[in-house]
Formats: sequence, C-alpha cells, structure tokens
Amino acid sequence: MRVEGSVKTVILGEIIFPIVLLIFGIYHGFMQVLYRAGIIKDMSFLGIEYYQGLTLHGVINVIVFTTMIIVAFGNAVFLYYLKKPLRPAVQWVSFLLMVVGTLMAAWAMFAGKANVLYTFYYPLIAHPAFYIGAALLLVGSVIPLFFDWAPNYIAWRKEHPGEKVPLAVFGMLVNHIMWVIMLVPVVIEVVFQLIPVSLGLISETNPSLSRTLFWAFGHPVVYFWLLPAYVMLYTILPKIVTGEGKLYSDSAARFVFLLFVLFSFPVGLHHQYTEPGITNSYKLIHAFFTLGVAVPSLITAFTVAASLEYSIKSKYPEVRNSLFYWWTKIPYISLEGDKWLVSYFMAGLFLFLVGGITGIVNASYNVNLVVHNTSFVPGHFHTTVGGLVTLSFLGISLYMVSKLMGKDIKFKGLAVIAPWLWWQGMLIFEYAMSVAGIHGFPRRTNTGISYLNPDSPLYRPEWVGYAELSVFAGFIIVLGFVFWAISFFGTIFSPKVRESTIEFPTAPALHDEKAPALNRLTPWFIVSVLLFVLSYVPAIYDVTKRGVFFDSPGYN
Ligand code: HAS
Ligand code: CU
Repeated sequence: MRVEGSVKTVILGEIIFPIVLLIFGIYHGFMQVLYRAGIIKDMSFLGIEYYQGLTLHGVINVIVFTTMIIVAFGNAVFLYYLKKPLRPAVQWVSFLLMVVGTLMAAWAMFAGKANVLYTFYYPLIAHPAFYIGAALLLVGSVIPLFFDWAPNYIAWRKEHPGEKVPLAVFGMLVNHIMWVIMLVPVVIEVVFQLIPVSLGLISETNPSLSRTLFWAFGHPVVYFWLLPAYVMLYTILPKIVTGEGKLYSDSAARFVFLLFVLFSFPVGLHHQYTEPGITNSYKLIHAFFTLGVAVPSLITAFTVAASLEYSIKSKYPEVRNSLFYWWTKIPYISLEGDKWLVSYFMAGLFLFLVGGITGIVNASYNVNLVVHNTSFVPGHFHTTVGGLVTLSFLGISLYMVSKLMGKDIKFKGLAVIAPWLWWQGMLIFEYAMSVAGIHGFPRRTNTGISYLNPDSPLYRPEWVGYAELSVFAGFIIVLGFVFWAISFFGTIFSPKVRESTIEFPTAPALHDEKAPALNRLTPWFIVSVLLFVLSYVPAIYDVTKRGVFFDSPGYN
C-alpha cells in the first residue's frame, strides 16, 4: 500500500527521533556497567552524574523509545490493515506533543534537574519541566487512539459486519486502550502529588500513596511494551519463517490479548512486597494475579512454537517426523527477503524465556525478598523489555523505515548479526546480574566507589567478577547496537529505489475459529476495570489511613 505526504513523514519521525535519543540511552547503559565495576570511579563523568546517567538510561530507553515506536507501529498497522487514511492534523498534533514533551523532559535530565530515575515516584522530586514534558509525551501518544484508530476501527466494523478485525489491529487496539486505563493512576500521582511539590505549592506529600499509584501504572506498562512484540510474533514471524507459514491458532492469539486485559492491572503490589503499611494479604492477592498474568505468555510460547513447527514442517518434508530436529531449519541468519527479521524475533524469544522464569521468581512473594533491590531485578528486565521488546522494536523500525522510504536495507549482514550479539551480550549480562543479585549485589548503587573499591570499608570481593563480566557483556550489547545502527542509518541515507509503501508480511491462521466472545471488547474491559479497582481499594485505604496527603518532605 502506497503511503505519501505528511502521514509518512510523521511515522518516520516517530521512528527516527527516538532512535537518535536511544543512542544516548544506550551510551548511559554502558556507562552503568563501567561505573558499577569501578572502572569509572567518579560520581560525575563528563559532567553527567551517576544518578543522572541512570535516569537518562531508563527514561529514554523504556519511556520515550518504547512509546514512540509503539505509536509509529500502531499507525502503520491501522493504515495497512484497515486501508483507511490517517488524519494528517491528528498525526501532527500527536507527534509534536510527543517531541516537545520529550525535549522538555530531556532538558531537565541533561541539566541535572531530574535525577529521579525512570520510576520517578516521591520522595524524589524533579524540575516541573520533567513532569510536564512526560505528560505531553503521554498525551501525544493517546491522541491517535481517540481520533484515528478508534474512528477507523468503528467505520471498518460497520462496513464488514460479522467479520473479525485483522489480528494485528485487534492487538494494537487492545494494547492502546489498556494504555489509557493504566495512565489514570500515574496521572493522579503526577497532577496531585509530584507537580504541586515540584512547584512548591505544597511542601510535603504521601510517599506510600505515590509509590502505590506509580506501580498501578508501572506494572501494566510492561505489557504495553510487550503486546506490540506479541502482535509481530503472531502475524509476521510465522509468515516470514518460511515465506508461506501459518499462525497456529487465531483464537488463541486473541484470547491471549484479552487475558492481558483482565490480568495486567491487579498485580502492581508485586513491586511493593516490602512496602511498609500495606497489609500482607493484599500483597498476596496481587502475587496470585501475577502468576495468572504469566499464563497468556505461556500460551504465547506454545502458540508461537506450534506456528513455527507447523510452518517449518509443511515446507520441509524431511523433518516432518522429527521431534526437535525441525528447529535446525529455522532461518536464524538469512539474508533472503524478509527473513533477516526472523533473527530479531528468535533472539528475542530466547531471551524472553529467561525473562519469564526470572519474572516468576520475582513474583513469588517470599522468594522476592531474596532478590528485591538487588541486581537480579535489572537482570530480569534486560531480558524482557531489553530483550524481546527492544529487539523486535529495532527489527520493525528498520523494516518500516526501508518500506516507508522506499529503500533497500543496507549492510543486511550486520543487521542479521546484530540481534545475535545483543542476545549473547544480554544473556551474559543476565547471568552475571542474577547470580550476583542472589549474593546480594545491590541495584541502583554506584558500587564502583563502595562495594567494589578495595579502599572502602564496604569492599565485597565476591561481587567483583560478576561486575567485570557485566562490562564484557555490555561491550557485546553495544557492539550489536552499533551493527544495527550502521544498517539503520546506512538504509536511511541510501538512495530511494522504490515508491514509499507500508505493508506487513502476515500469516493466515491454520485454525481460524469464529469465537464471537473474543471479538467483543467491552465486556472484557468492564471486568478488567472492576478487577483493577477492587484489587486496589484495600491497598489505597491502607496507605491513606493517616491522611491522603500526610506529610513527608521530598528530596531534590
Ligand atoms: Fe517483570 C520487575 C514479575 C514480565 C519488566 N519487570 C520488573 C521491572 C521491569 C520489568 C522493567 O513480581 C523492574 C521495575 C523496577 O525498576 O523496579 N515480570 C514479572 C512476571 C512477568 C514479568 C511474573 N517484566 C515482564 C515483562 C517486562 C517486565 C514482559 C517488560 C516488557 N517483574 C516481576 C516482578 C518484579 C518485576 C515481581 C518486581 C521485582 C522487584 O522485587 O522489584 C511475566 O509476565 C512473565 C511471563 C513470561 C513467560 C515466558 C514465556 C516465554 C515465551 C518465549 C518462548 C520461546 C520460544 C522460543 C517459543 C511465562 C513467550 C523457543 C525457545 C526454547 C528454548 C524452547
Ligand atoms: Cu511488575
């Protein structure tokens, strides 16, 4: 499908702008391993302070990069599958709000006025520009849903009565509605707590309430990042793995998205198992729901594996009777057609397997007490959001840029190796961080000037090897990113060879059941909001017992 004009420019902007920032984000990630291993001993390096760099790393990578790429991918999905135009005015307003918001927050972070980490809850306090900028980014990101996607979806349903909406549209729509719901608690926190303190309108506020509101957003947001990757795994991967593959079951995929609607919200207290003041049994209820929200990912593991097996076995009769040998036929490194993208998804899946296991460790209430606030947790999330999510987003960004700009992918060989370097680096990083974490290695601490410094009374020699291994891992990850970036910018700056189009390889479903209950969204969302509210009423009651805004001064 041809795409021209300003909508094309906006989608390209939504990819290229955050990727330019991502270079800083990844640089500050690499600085983290250097700091923590004691290779850089200053609290401030090149004028950037330790917590400032850590904030830049987190905010750019998981708030700015993810949000903008998701909007870009969503725009492209709605455009391509519904074949309905997007409104240029809506697109420009959304994009400009996101850019201006990001620049405001970036200014506050680079100026050292927002060293509050990407979780930014009270009592840490940033310059108002940080919160207002973040708010503009979020407002910009929901605009396409209200003014482009939902109207186009409703019009499409009217024109196609009784038909199922394309799976990718279904997934991206569900994901963005979830996004709007999860923003409610964090907006309350920002508007009624953080901005007033930051502006000096009030001098103190309630930190437990702030954390609880933050995590009511901060857990569901991980599925906002994950679901677009799942959309790609269900629609694109099965098709490109052989060129003619199929998705094993369409209903299984839709059911997975709807299970996320139900279970993504009543789980945030698993980040607060150690929060004083919230009754244990409420935390336990969230622990059980957390084990529930792992189920749709387990179904995904099986559906994706079944789709791969079906597609490979239909193409290669010689492996049809094998139990495992068919795995060798997956094009892990192939330059043929769109198969280069397979490497991003497969490397991501292999990482996510580890991310799922460590997630369940985290979720298991009493076991969490061993790993909480240790490097085990960053180990976990570098194989989830830093693994499957980032790899599929990098892959799809390169793919979309080449289509939208009408260019061939340059340095394809590097583009195919990049995800495997990333995979290997992350795997080593995760190993080092997990094992060290079990031995108590803290997260969010400049360990280089404390625990790993032989001159410090806190010196802990048993952590040194793991911190050094993380440096080695970080180097491989950065190398993977550099390979990807050479291909990405090489493609952008190469001559145009085709007209600008957008299209996604799409696997038809092997089992394509009607399942009407899976195509009505409203009842699922009603139950979801009820569960969300019910699961949080007792916790909010607990943390506001001494008064909603009971006092505790903040820190700059
Ligand atoms: Fe998490 C902390 C629990 C998933 C991100 N998580 C974090 C933080 C982040 C994050 C960023 O319960 C840190 C927040 C902070 O700064 O403090 N997480 C879970 C659980 C899941 C989970 C139960 N997390 C994610 C995803 C993320 C993400 C997804 C980002 C995208 N997480 C926690 C908990 C904490 C936490 C606690 C708090 C810890 C603490 O103490 O602070 C589940 O959703 C995971 C389910 C996943 C699976 C895996 C299925 C496997 C698949 C791959 C199949 C592979 C194939 C290839 C087919 C069950 C789909 C074949 C390969 C073969 C080898 C066969
Ligand atoms: Cu969580």
